[in-house]
Amino acid sequence: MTERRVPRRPVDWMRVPAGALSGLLAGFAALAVAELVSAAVRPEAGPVVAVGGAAIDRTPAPVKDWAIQHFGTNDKLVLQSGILAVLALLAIVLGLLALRHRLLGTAGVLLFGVIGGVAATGRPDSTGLTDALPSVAGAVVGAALLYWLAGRLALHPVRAVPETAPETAPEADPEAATGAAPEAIPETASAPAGVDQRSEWDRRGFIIAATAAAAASAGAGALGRSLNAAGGQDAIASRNQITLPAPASKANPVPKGARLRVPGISSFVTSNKDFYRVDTALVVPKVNADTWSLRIHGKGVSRPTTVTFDDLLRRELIERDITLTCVSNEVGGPYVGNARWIGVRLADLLAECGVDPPSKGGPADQLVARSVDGMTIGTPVDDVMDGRDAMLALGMNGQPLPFTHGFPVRMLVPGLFGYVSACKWIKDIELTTFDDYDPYWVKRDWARKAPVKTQSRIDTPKPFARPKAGTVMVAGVAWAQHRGIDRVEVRVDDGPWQQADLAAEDTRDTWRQWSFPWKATSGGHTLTVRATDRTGEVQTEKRTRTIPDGASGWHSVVVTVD
Ligand SMILES: Nc1nc2c(c(=O)[nH]1)N[C@H]1C(S)=C(S)[C@@H](COP(=O)(O)O)O[C@H]1N2
Ligand SMILES: [Mo]
Repeated sequence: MTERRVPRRPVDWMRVPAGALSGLLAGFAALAVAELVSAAVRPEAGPVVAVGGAAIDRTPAPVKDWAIQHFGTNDKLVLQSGILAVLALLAIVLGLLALRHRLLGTAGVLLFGVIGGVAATGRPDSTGLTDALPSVAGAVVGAALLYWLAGRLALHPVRAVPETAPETAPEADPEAATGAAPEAIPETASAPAGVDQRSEWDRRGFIIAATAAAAASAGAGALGRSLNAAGGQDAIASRNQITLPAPASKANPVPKGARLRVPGISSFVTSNKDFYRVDTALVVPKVNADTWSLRIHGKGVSRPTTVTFDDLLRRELIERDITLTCVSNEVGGPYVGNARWIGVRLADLLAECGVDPPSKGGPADQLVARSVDGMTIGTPVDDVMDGRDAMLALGMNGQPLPFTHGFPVRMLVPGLFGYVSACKWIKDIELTTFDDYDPYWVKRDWARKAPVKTQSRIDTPKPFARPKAGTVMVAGVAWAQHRGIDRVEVRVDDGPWQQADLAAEDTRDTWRQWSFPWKATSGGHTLTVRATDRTGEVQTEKRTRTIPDGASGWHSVVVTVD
């Protein structure tokens, strides 16, 4: 035995989880402080929101589309949880790093502050350098905490103390006093120059500091959360004050025959709370209608104008039923909804600003709408001004727009997918050309122009349903906004196409319900639907992906008849 074994004590390996924990605590403190500071700056400037927003903007179109389809409106929750999980892992790494290299670990935390700050100030809706404050303040606090905790974890050589000395042993090492390390005694006794071979770290100091930090972070984070949640009170108040005037041009009542009484069919009017939501906003913008304005300017705008919400309320209001569809909607998917909107005619407003559509010699063929959150949406000027009910909408199903659907004002153009027509939280309209400017989604591989594709969907029976043999009502909706639906057919297995019963049409800008009483025989069956629009075009069987201009193909449902 030539080697002397340095006594290993359980307390030493505890440094590793303690190091990981200090990283996690530093990360938690950083995010909590950032949340609190973001309540003072803007909720959108928080690091997770900023990095999440930057990630959304950089996500390749197919991945984004996949996320919308698989997580739906939860895509944002999934993204933020993912970011938090990655941050937790990195925090653990930094905590372990700080065990050996205290300054390096600390610097790592600061680096994340810089990344968050750059992401926040680089957002298209950033209001300036102050947007970096939440990330930077959070990182400074997190770094300081990690530095402090790593200090508690540093090993100090322990002076040899006779462990039998009753007055010091309990303080030097409570475990020794309880006899947890009896084998240490002879070796300690042989240590040279009275110095112990072992090292110690400040467990007590660590536990106290860690507990205090966790509690303070939880407090700061909770406070920041509630302040952020309570934010936008002025916007909420401005929305509560609004009484929408009676529209000068009312929508016709929905014809009685437009609503079929078939259990399981989509309601003809989609309620605001059930209306699908697709956007890139991790924090729903809360815009104050009293201070909101919309600027109209650009190529061929001889009278650039800025309008306020009151200006819009004083104009002639139109009320229209319009079905809105998302380009990311898969065949059979849920991203389509029909509402009764109130707004002002966009074409009139443009004409007053001196805008001529290209078909009348105007120089601008693209209208680019910008939102308060930096979204840009490009629409053909000819479509907006060809007489259809393109509008700046203020009301949805009798209410001011919900915040999630664009309060105070959004655009709508019947017949076009949302991403080329339906800018929410709009604040700016610029007349330009398709050659000169690519808006947000076009930069991300989606088509410049995207009229809605003729589509039909089976709402009932649901896939893999087990209806009883006999008459089974097959029913659903079909849409080809601004062209109108003229026919819907259903096919059972490989049989012939059979005419479905079409509900009455509301307008050609809305979807149309249909039903088909099917004499179901027992066994497995595939039901397929297809629609024909008023141009006579039959919905194509050809399956395409949603990118670049919307999915096509027939919707099928497989059922087993008992
Ligand atoms: N500001 C903003 N407006 C937006 C979007 C967005 O991400 N940001 N998404 C568009 C898309 S892709 C669609 S389909 C519709 C969806 O409107 P909804 O959420 O009210 O259903 O809004 C459009 N307007
Ligand atoms: Mo969309």
